[in-house]
Amino acid sequence: MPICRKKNHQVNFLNGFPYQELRANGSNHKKLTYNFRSYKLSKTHKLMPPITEKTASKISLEGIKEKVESNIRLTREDGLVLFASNDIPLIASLATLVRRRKAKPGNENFVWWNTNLHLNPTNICIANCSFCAFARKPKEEGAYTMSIEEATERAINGYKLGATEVHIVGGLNPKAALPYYSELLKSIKKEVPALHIKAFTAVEIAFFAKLTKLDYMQVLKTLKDAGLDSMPGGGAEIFAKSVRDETCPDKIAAEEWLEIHGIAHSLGLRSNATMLAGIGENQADRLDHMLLLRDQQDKSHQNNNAGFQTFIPLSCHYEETDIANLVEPITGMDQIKNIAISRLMLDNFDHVKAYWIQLGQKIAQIALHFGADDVDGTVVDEKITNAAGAEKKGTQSEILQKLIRDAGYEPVERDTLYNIIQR
Ligand code: V47
Repeated sequence: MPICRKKNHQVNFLNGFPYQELRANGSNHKKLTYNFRSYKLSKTHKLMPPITEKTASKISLEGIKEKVESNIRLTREDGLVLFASNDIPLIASLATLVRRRKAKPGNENFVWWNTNLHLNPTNICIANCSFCAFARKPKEEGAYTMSIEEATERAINGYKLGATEVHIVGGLNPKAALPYYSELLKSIKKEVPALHIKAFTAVEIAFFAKLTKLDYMQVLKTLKDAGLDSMPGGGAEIFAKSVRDETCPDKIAAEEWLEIHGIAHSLGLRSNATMLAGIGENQADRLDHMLLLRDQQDKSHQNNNAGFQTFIPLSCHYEETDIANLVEPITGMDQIKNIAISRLMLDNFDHVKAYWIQLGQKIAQIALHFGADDVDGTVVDEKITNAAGAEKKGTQSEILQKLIRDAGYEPVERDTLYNIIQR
C-alpha cells in the first residue's frame, strides 16, 4: 500500500476496474466478480448487501433499459451492472431519457447556467485532507482570513457584475466560525439583499456546532436568521468510511453529513450534494454514495421538507495535493459514467450538474448528452479547484452559453432555485 507523502498514511489505489466482465460464450449476459470494500454505515442507513454472482447474472442491460423506460427505480445491482458496462451509447440514451422526463414540459432542451461568484473568506483549516490544495495552516505562507468588510465588498462587487448568487465556503478556522459568519451574512444581506447566499458545507456546520456547543439545528437556525438561503453540496467527498479515513480523516462521517442536510431541508433550506471521484474509491463506493443520497432525499420528501436540488459529480484535480501520483487518476470515461449513472440512480433529484470548472469545458459539453442539465455558472473567483490545477477561473456568460448552444441545447439562465432569469 502506498504511503502518502505528507501525512504518512496509506492511500488506497483505485485498482483499475473493480468488476471483471466475464462474457459467457455467445451470451450477452454479463457476470461480475466483486471487489467490495467493507465499510461502516450508521444505524439509520442500512449496510447495502453485496450482490452475488447469482443475482447479478440475472440482471441484463436490456432489463435495466426496460425499467428506465417504465420509470421503475433502479437497484444497487442495476447500478453495478451499469458501472461495469461499456455500452456507452445505451447508457447515454437512457440518461438522456431520464433527463428529458425530469424537465418540465417544454423545457426538455434547456441547459441551466447561472451568474455566480465564489467567496472563500478563509483558507485556514484545521483539517488534513490529502486531496486539498486550498487549505493552509495558520502560520503557513499564503494563509488568509478576510475581514467582514473585505468579504462583503467582494459580494457587492459580484452583485454589481450581475451575480445572483454568492457561494460561500471556507476552511475550518476557529477564528472564522459561527460569530464571524453570522456577521458576514448579515452584512451581505444588508448591502445586497437580493443576492442569494448559498453557503457552508455540512462539514463547516458540524465544525461551528462543535465550537459553540450548539446542536446542528441551532447552528442552522442561527445562520438562516442571519441570511442563509441555501446550502451547497461540498464536503461529501466519498461516503465510504474506508475512503474518508484515508483521505479526509477529520471530516464528519457520512451519517452526519446526511443528517445535517436533512435538518437544513426541515428548515426549508434547499441544498445540493456532491461526490468527489478520483480519490481512491472504487465504483461500488460511488454507487453507494449515490444510494445514500437517494435514501436521504426520500426521507426529506416523505416529510414534505425542502430537499436536494442538484447532484454534482466532482473530479479530483491533483496538482499540489498529497494524493497526486498515489491514486489512479479519474478518466474521462469515469467522469461521463458518473454523470450518466447518477442521472439514472438518483431518480428523486431534479438536476445533475456538469461542473465545467472541474470537467473542463469539453467534457462538460459531452456530459450534457449523458444526463446533465446544468453547467453551474460563471464562477467568478473560484479557488478550491483552481489551487489544484483546474484549467481556468471564471468565464464569461457568453462563452458558457455558446458551449451549451454548440452542444445542441438551449442555454437558460437561472437563479439558485431554478427560476428563469430574464435580463
Ligand atoms: O467539498 C476539494 C472538492 C468541493 C479538490 O453545491 C476538490 O452548487 C477537485 O462543493 N479537486 C467544493 N475537487 C466544491 C463544491 C461545489 C462546487 C460547485 C457547485 C457546488 C454546489 C458545490 O471541492 C469540496 C471537495 O469535495 N475538492 N479539493 C480537488 N483537489
